[in-house]
Amino acid sequence: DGGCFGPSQDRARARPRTATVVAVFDFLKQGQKALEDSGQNIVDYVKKRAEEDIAKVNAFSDGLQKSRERLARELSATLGSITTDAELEEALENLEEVLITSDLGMDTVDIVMEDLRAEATQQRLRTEDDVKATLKGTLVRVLNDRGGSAPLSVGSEAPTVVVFVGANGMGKTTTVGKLATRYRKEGKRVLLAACDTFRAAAVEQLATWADRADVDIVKPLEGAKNPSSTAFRAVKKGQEEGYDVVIIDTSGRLHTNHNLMGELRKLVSVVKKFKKGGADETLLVVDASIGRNAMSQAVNFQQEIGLTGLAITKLDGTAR
Ligand SMILES: Nc1nc2c(ncn2[C@@H]2O[C@H](COP(=O)(O)OP(=O)(O)OP(=O)(O)O)[C@@H](O)[C@H]2O)c(=O)[nH]1
Ligand SMILES: [Mg+2]
Repeated sequence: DGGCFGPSQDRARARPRTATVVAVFDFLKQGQKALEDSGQNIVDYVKKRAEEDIAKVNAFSDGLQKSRERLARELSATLGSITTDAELEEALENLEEVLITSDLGMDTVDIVMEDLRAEATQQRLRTEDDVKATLKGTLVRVLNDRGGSAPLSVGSEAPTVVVFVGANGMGKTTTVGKLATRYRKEGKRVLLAACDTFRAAAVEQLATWADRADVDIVKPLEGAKNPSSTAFRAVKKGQEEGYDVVIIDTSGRLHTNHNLMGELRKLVSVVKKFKKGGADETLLVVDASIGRNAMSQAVNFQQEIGLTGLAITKLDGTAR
């Protein structure tokens, strides 16, 4: 509820700043022409543009609030006091209309109505709260089905191999540690592969996670700088010694670094040599605070090595 924008104080603070930045960019883009057209100085121009942008965002937010209030009001009015089947049918039809005009989207309305009718047939829709609970349950399900959380793939042939990739500092190693802990608690035999041979102390960082999670780890051989060889040794060990899961940690890299992307492609192909079809999961780790930049990272990593999913970290922070 209202979650799109975060706490209201943040909203008030963030809007003018963002709007001002947009206005400045806009001004710079249009340059002298904007100034001449407006017949104003840059300060007035930016102020005016910022005010317009703020008004737009406010209108959008108010619109959402209105939709919410209207839905709640009409729900109560529609449901009033239902005693007969005919009244229930009429209430459902009214409700359908409310949902359609609340911009829920026809497909979603159909799913919601199907669930409501099923509940009504079972005589489980007695009060307004029953309807709200069904509505909420259905919407949560619909949102989850459309890309919410999907369970990680578990390969038909052991070991399941999961590779973590992404830019520097996104939280790859930490997520490897968390996942290892979770699999370990499920009773699986887990092997970590320390394939970050780039950053100093990266291997020790993963080793600490391995200790905490009480799982095994394959480290690079003395002086080995090639992460593929560590991945190779880990997947081989995983197969030969009957591990359930091998989780590969890689070093942070930007998709613009061709050498490091080449290195990653090699690692991915080495896993393919051992496992038909390659890794079961190749997950891009993105820090929630990078906002929309996640999109371009995902597109680029997808093109370079192919991804199966996204791990979003730091949602406990000031995520955008
Ligand atoms: N608050 C918070 N911090 C996190 C989370 N995940 C990772 N971090 C922190 O983010 C920092 C970077 O995490 P790492 O796991 O080392 O990131 P990385 O992607 O492995 O970094 P590189 O290997 O250097 O590319 C560390 O200080 C972590 O403690 C999270 O979900 N929440
Ligand atoms: Mg790391």
